[in-house]
Amino acid sequence: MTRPILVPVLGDQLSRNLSSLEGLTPKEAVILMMEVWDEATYVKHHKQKIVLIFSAMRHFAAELAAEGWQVDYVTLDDVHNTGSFTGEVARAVERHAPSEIRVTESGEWRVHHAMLEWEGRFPCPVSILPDTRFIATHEDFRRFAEGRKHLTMEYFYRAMRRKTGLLMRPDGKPEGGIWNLDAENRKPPKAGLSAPPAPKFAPDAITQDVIALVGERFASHFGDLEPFGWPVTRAQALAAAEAFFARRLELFGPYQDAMVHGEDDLYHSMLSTSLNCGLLDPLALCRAAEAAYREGRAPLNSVEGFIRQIIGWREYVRGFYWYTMPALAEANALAATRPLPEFFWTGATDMRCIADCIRTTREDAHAHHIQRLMVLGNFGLIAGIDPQQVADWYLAVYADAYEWVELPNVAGMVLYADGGRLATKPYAASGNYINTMSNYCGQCRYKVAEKTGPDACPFNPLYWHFMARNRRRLESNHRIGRIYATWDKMGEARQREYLEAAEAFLESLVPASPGWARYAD
Ligand code: FAD
Ligand code: DLZ
Ligand code: SF4
Repeated sequence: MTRPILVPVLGDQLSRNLSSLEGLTPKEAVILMMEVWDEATYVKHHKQKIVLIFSAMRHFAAELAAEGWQVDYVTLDDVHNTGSFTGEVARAVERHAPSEIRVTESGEWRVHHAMLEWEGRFPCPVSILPDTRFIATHEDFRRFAEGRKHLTMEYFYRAMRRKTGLLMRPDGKPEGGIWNLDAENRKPPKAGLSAPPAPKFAPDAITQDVIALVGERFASHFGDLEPFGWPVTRAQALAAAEAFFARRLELFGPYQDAMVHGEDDLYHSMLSTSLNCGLLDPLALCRAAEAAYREGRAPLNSVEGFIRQIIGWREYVRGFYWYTMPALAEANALAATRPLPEFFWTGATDMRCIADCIRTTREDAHAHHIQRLMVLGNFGLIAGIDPQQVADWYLAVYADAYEWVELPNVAGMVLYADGGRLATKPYAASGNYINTMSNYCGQCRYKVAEKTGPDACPFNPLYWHFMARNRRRLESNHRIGRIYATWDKMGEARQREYLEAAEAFLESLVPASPGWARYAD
């Protein structure tokens, strides 16, 4: 019998067009899928994220087997399970004596480096293939980035529009004559704003088994286990995309930045979990969005905005990650060292905006972009929280979180820890921004209009404390400089009030107990 090709397929590689499967026939290959302790616990992922990945893996394995592929599937409770990718590949090499190991490159640096060691370790060649599900290659990003001080996403995005032809006119100009229609978006929520619900998928027998497993083995992880409604198959993910196009895309653009208590995801697509584990193809999704525009089912500002999130931001952060790792994981340009407060895990804070964003995070393993950026992230920035603790939190709590997408957003977009390579200025904001873009403040115990004093919104003094303590680092930034003119005009007594109020608030923060984000060694 000829020796098979062993194809490890990871939990975020659940795509039939995976490069490692391309050109193979079921007769030549053994597909290896592994539920491993190390992946489920390198941070203590939200329970729903583990359910999502294990269930989607089991469904994908069943689909492949039904097509005639030989799938060697190792479950978490297999008594011989070694707990790591490398350990499981080693056992599979013993079982199958493959002629070759063929794998698609991993999304995360950590796993990539483990894979690089397979070549010397196993008695057969190891081929690590590019992940062709992304539109930009590593080389595309390197060419874009070289020689630039600031890696402005907008220019990268235009290159992706040209590369894909999405929303491009035959004369090479962008559809509508303009690349970016955000001026028509970012509207504050109007009273009573309410979006049609995103579909939730009732757990089938496979998902129910996994829910029981996760409830038993990962009980100490953050987050509600049930109700669980994420898509776990390609068919479900496609149905979720269809529902988004039919019900939400039209108003996606205008209300992209709005936050409404009780309307957790508003007009957002809720498709990141499916995109990131491979159930949806990003380019096909963007082509479907473009078709909605061309057929008059959705306006250009919403469709362009949606496509920009995917071929712009999503591709950009992935390129940025590989271009700046491993330094990005250590970056701390603003020398922020405060421990993460306990309320990031418990939600027990009087700040209503934060409590609400943490509640949706706990219930759904999701919060939308502006909740992540301008409420939770903004707090982390202006309170000066240690970037690695913030990054661990984001990686643990969201069902769509993988380091390649989480870390550039946290270290680059939110915390300015990369010194401004990704964002041209820190997204620091006082309570006024949150009040404009949400309905959180009306019922908050704090008063957003008060700047200092016991009832003042904590974002107000923290904002000035952030500006004052980072003056040396930020003053020369032309997008920030004028803020210091306002600060200087305030006079010393007012400045002191702000600084003392911020310091009293910061003193009152209780650091998170160890053990929320990671297991003790
Ligand atoms: P929509 O608003 O409907 O957007 C459509 C798609 O665009 C998303 O599904 C996503 O694939 C893509 N997208 C949008 N914004 C971004 C972005 N900034 N970076 C990359 N892709 C983007 N997204 C993740 O997928 N995983 C993460 O771990 C993650 N961590 C984040 C951490 C922080 C601090 C911030 C500010 C953002 C983070 N994001 C992350 C980006 C964004 O918040 C989520 O992609 C989005 O909330 C997912 O919900 P949705 O599918 O409804 O998105
Ligand atoms: C996120 C995750 C989890 C929770 N568990 C597994 C697993 O047991 N097996 C697996 O193949 N993949 C898992 N994943 C996804 C991996 O963490 C992801 O493939 C790597 O981080 C590389 O991007
Ligand atoms: Fe958040 Fe301040 Fe508004 Fe309260 S008043 S909800 S703390 S922004």
